[in-house]
Amino acid sequence: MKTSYTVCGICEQACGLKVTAENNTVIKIEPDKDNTFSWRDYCIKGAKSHLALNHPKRITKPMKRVGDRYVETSYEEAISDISSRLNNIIDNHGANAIGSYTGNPNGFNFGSALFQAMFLDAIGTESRFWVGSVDQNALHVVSENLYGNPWVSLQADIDYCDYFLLIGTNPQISGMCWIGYAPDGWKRILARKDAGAELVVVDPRTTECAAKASQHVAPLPETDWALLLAMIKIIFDNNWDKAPRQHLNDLATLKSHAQQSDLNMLSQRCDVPLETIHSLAETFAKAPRAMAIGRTGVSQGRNGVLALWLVQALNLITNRVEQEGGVYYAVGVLDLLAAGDKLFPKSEAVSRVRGNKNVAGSHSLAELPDEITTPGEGQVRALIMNSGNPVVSGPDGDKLDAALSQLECFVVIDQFQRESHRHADWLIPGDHFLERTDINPLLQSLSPAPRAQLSRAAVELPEGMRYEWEFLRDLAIAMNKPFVMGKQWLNPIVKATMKLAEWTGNKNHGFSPLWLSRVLIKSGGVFKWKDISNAQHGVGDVHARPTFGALFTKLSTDDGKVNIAPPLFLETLSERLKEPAEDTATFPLQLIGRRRMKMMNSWSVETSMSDMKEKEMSGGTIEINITDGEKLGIIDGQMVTVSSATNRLQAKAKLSKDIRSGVAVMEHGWGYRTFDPKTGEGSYNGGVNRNILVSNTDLDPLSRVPRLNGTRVSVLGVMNV
Ligand SMILES: Nc1nc2c(c(=O)[nH]1)N[C@H]1C(S)=C(S)[C@@H](COP(=O)(O)OP(=O)(O)OC[C@H]3O[C@@H](n4cnc5c(=O)[nH]c(N)nc54)[C@H](O)[C@@H]3O)O[C@H]1N2
Ligand SMILES: Nc1nc2c(c(=O)[nH]1)N[C@H]1C(S)=C(S)[C@@H](COP(=O)(O)OP(=O)(O)OC[C@H]3O[C@@H](n4cnc5c(=O)[nH]c(N)nc54)[C@H](O)[C@@H]3O)O[C@H]1N2
Ligand code: SF4
Ligand SMILES: [Mo]
Repeated sequence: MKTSYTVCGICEQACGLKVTAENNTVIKIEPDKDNTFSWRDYCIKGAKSHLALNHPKRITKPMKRVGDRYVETSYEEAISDISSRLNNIIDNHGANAIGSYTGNPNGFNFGSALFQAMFLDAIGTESRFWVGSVDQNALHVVSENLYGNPWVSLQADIDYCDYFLLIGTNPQISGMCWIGYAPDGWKRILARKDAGAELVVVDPRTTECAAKASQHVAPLPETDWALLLAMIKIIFDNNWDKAPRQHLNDLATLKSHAQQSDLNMLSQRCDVPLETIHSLAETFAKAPRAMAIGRTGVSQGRNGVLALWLVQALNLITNRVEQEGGVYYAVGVLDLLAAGDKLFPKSEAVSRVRGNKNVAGSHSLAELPDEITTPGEGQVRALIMNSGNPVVSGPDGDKLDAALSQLECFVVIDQFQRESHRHADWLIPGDHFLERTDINPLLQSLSPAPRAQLSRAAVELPEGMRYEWEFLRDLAIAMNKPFVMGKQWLNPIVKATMKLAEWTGNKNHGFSPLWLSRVLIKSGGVFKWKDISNAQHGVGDVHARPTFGALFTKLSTDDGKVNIAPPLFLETLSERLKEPAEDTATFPLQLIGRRRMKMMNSWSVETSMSDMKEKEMSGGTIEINITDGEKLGIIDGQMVTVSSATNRLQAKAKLSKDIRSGVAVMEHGWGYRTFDPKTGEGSYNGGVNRNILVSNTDLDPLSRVPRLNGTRVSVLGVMNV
């Protein structure tokens, strides 16, 4: 019997786990109650995560495509074939012909993320695509423009807050985390509410959180910017603002733009009564300590950047940034702002077909199909897809699927072969967090107070399997590309450390991600490596009070001040203000999403969802407001055709009073197959893939995030079609 302490690698709640294993098999996963940081969010996804380990469909050896099935081969064969194919493509078409897509779980796998970035640097490609473009890119654009660094993410001082304004987030299900940690955050918010704090939830649906709020405001989707702009105008008009002027540029510009706007028009846009907006503005501005938080509900729409900008502007003008009970920049095990360009070199890459500048180093997933199918120099001919399922989780999956079928060389790194991987030439095994001894200094830097934990592997890798980072390193070396810092002469040293690791039987001996983490953590100077490696449950005092003010002393803008009114945002705002209302005749409803506790985006089929009964699966359901249903002649339980300008599908209608009118709700992550690569057979996880309805050209012009929350649809009873 072996007990190991680790950090759950599924979501940013980063729960401490106590894992019991016997004969290299996990038999129990419990919360690690000695981990003071975060065990209270522990959920079924973590508890059952080990079911993926020995799953019969798991990929544990490199698999080569032969016809419509795959055969297991050796790493040597895989690396030799892939390296020569990729080198051929680079020689004939240039490095940008090699593309990559990196999905969400890669953010929790430091070794793979780091070595994948090094691999892509080594081959010199700019054709990088990542999941941020269906998730958080709006925040990166806002941070880059306001603070000069796309990676600035402000943390919440929950226990001291008197007024929470939560916009487009449902933390009871999703956890109170997003590019940052807030251990036990939702329960701590509820505790503040019990102690008298106001909790306002802004969401088109009466979510689990909205139902517990002191006030629920339900605007139309993608109109939060109008609600926020109106609040800001009312605050300025009434002189309730108390902005820290010494830290801000262009406050007067923001003020004049806000004051020129028409409150009645803004109230109509978001469909929230003016009296409600007025009272929100007044109570927020006058609350002793307050914070506004905006998350994926707003970032995954066409106005994500505008909304998240105005969230920050609201916080700034009411002096909620770097204040007790507000939001603040937390210096963690690394100081991400100070590290700036050294850790995250700025990229000037512009996408080839649509000519868009990258966001945080990557292009938008929405642009990937065109990059694969449009001939010309730099056309993406090979792709490495690491921990992603973008045909299901991204926009216009059908179009992406068709494009992926055209690739000359398609390499997938994953634990399972899912819908997005059906055209893969090679399947490379993905490691599981329960098999990794690692530390993620980048993610851990987003703690509310300095904190670090070395996660211990509970079990060993399946026999003969390599870590993802080993595969990426070995591939770069086989391709004869300069793997470390662009220096070809370092390759023999890397090779020597590989030999050393082989002799000692310890993969971390030598040039490994763990070694690099150690160097990074040492350079941060906050913790001693010895203390981290001696601790089983992590180091750092989570309850330590932050020293407020760090953000304003570390800004990466030209003059060290916050640009509160970037011209680019003002221009887009003016366009939105002039824009006529969208055509609601053809597509009367806007489709938004929801998450469920047991499911992590599209990938819990083998674990927390494994014993789920068919009737519990609702991925084939579209929920609409009862009155809308009556108007459209749809009855509860009826099959309907849901159409958008992009595609159509069939689903079962559920009429609900929990959704405001003009809105429809469908979960994402359904309607796809997980294959058994050996037989080529795929089993569906139920429901339908609602993201096929989402356009990959109708995007937020500033972040290039598609309208996963906001796509216009029509719903017609099947009999009427
Ligand atoms: N309509 C709608 N669509 C959405 C969203 C929404 O709210 N509404 N949410 C969006 C958000 S927030 C996100 S983050 C994206 C997610 O989008 P993606 O990251 O592209 O997709 P996932 O569905 O998370 O699939 C992750 C894949 O990683 C694999 N995997 C898991 N762990 C590991 C590992 O350790 N190593 C390797 N190699 N593979 C691993 C899984 O098997 C799975 O195939 O979806 C987005 N899509
Ligand atoms: N159980 C579970 N937990 C998860 C995940 C999961 O898939 N399952 N995914 C993880 C990931 S990758 C992420 S990024 C986070 C996301 O965490 P959150 O950002 O909290 O995401 P959601 O829970 O989807 O909440 C988004 C809310 O926005 C609302 N919404 C939709 N459109 C609009 C709009 O236009 N305006 C406003 N104001 N609201 C709108 C939706 O109704 C929904 O309630 O969750 C993480 N945690
Ligand atoms: S999946 Fe569950 S157990 Fe794992 S980190 Fe997230 S909340 Fe915690
Ligand atoms: Mo996400």
